Amino acid sequence: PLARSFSMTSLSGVLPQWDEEDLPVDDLLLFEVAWEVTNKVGGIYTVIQTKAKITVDEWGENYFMMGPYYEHNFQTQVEACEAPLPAIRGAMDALISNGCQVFFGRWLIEGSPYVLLFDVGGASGNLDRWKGDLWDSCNIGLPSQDHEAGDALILGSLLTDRLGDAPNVIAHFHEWQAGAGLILSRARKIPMATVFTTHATLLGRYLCAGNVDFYNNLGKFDIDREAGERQIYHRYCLERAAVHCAHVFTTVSQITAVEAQHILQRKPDVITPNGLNVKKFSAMHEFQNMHCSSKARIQEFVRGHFYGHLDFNLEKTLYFFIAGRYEFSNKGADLFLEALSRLNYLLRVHKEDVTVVVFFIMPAKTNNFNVESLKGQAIRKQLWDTAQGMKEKFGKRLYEALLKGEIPEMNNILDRDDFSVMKRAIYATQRHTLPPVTTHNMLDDATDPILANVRRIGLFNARSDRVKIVFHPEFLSSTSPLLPMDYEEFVRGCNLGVFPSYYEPWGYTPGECTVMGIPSVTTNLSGFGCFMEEHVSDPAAYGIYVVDRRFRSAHESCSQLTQFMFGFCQQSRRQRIIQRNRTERLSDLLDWRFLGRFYVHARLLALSRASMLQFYSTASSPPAPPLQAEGFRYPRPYSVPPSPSASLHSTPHHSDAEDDDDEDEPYDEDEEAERDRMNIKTPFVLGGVPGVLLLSVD
Ligand code: G6P
Ligand code: 1S3
Repeated sequence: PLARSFSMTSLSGVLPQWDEEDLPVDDLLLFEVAWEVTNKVGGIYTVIQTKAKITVDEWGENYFMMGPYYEHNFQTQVEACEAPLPAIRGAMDALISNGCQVFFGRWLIEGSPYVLLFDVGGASGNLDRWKGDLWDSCNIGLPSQDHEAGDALILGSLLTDRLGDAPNVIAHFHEWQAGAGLILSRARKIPMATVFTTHATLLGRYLCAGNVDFYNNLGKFDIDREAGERQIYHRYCLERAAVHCAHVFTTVSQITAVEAQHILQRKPDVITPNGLNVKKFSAMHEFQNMHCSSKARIQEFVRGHFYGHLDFNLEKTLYFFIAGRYEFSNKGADLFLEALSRLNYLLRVHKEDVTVVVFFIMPAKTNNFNVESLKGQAIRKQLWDTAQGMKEKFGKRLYEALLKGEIPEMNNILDRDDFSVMKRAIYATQRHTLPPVTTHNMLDDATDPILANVRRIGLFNARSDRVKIVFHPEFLSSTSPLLPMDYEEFVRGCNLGVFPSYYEPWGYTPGECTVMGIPSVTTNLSGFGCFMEEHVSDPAAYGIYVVDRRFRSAHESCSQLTQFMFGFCQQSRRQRIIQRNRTERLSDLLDWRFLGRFYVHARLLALSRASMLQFYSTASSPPAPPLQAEGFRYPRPYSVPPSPSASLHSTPHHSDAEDDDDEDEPYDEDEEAERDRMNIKTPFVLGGVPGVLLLSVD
């Protein structure tokens, strides 16, 4: 039976409430289809996996996720069980008797949703027949060399082969790889309500990666020709057909909606922004403590990596990072490097005593860790062991002396041998090379774009450089001998995430920083950045710096990014602590418990368009059409000066009282948060969905 207690309530008291109580009835099923169900490839996995909990809360046992079967994924992430519904069991039996393998179980993530996984490789013998069916139904031909497109068709064909027999289904498909299922189900007139979500457009990604002035020419591309020239015409056709076949088309951000309108020729009906599963700690400042302990672990790595060159003050060292798929210009690594070169110059000429260590976490082809990096950590370990040994000896001798009632002569407490051991340890830290820029042996060292640009701007980790670079061309792992931390722990230990993307339909990285209370840089070309600009008054005050890459030249954007980073470096520790508190307070805005409502709305709209609204318990009329968005805006922090003239975007705003000293203790913003909770209700519309805005009153 469905969970009947589903309701969306305001989390912080600041966010809009969702009072709709429409619930699906027992015999309506929800299928959610994506290539990344139990299969981590990129950001869609995060969407599917984090959203599962709220969807299970709403749909209970009637929710089924579907995707490709991979033995390893199934064995490590899924608990096999029997399908609960006769319709699903029947469809599985029919497929199995036709020689296709299908697997069912509970995905071991929060919410434990049911998953139905199809063995795509095992069914490839049918591919030619299914290609023929696709051609017959919609004149899309797939070339034999494109195995990815072939696999997408196999998944779609398996899905529609029997599951279309299940009654009363609403099916939500993600991205073009799942699109074939949607196209086929519509071509076969299977009675179900369909939603299609794009997380990017195929052509948009290709065009941007090719250094095209994409956003200024959106309306001018000859899209068929561009797709043909890039040999993705058939994939583009699958994507576009899925978009047009769906009852409801959604995308993850406003910026991708504009792109889709031009590239895919359909305006999305609903924007479905990406959320996260936000975990709140019972102690309000726990995340600050976690920052401190994770930062200590990054400092240990830095002690080893920069051995022999540790002439900078680690207490005044800040850690910046960029992370993600290695798309050099799409993810803004090009702009970042240029801005770092300028930041290095500014910090040097202003004689700032701040050092910035910048991590690039982007996977590239490597041949394992390099010797110099491993040696650095070994030397650090050796120094640590030496210090521990000396401490033991020192402590023991001191103890013996005190027992005799003597204060020992401090200069004699360690003997000549002890000094020799310490001197040898220090000599081992001498090096004749600069600390390495990369931690691994790169296979394409000469042509790698990050390394090529590091060479161009000359940031080689010299002593005089205030900006040091560490390129870690592999995703992080807690079992690494170099930097044994998982991604979340690493992010918590950093001071600033920098994601100056050019092509980023949403961009989870700055959102992940936000929910951990770590400030970040994003852009107004990323879905996340646009969302923050739209719904947060003064995002910079909350530690979300939005670089304008849309209306400014690359040079101007670079200057703006440099200023953001330079301003960040000039903050005191106390200001950083205040800013982290504010950043963390935005978490509620990114919580699925808030953003999940857009998926609810999309489904309701699809049911209405498929004339299936009767399957919703209370909704007898179609959902209200999208109204003019008045927009919800998260209020400015209480302590921000009201006049914009007093508002500097490069630093967090704080009252004089907060500015008094630089104490090393978290600033308690309870009073400010409390103020934000004293609210008044105002009706509003967000992304076409009506709600109630609770405005803070001073
Ligand atoms: C947290 C801890 C403080 C620590 C600070 C370091 O706020 O609670 O004890 O001093 O982190 O902050 P920083 O911005 O210098 O990394
Ligand atoms: C896409 O993954 P990507 O990094 O290739 O989908 C993600 C989830 O919606 C989105 O966050 C990202 O911007 C897209 O680019």
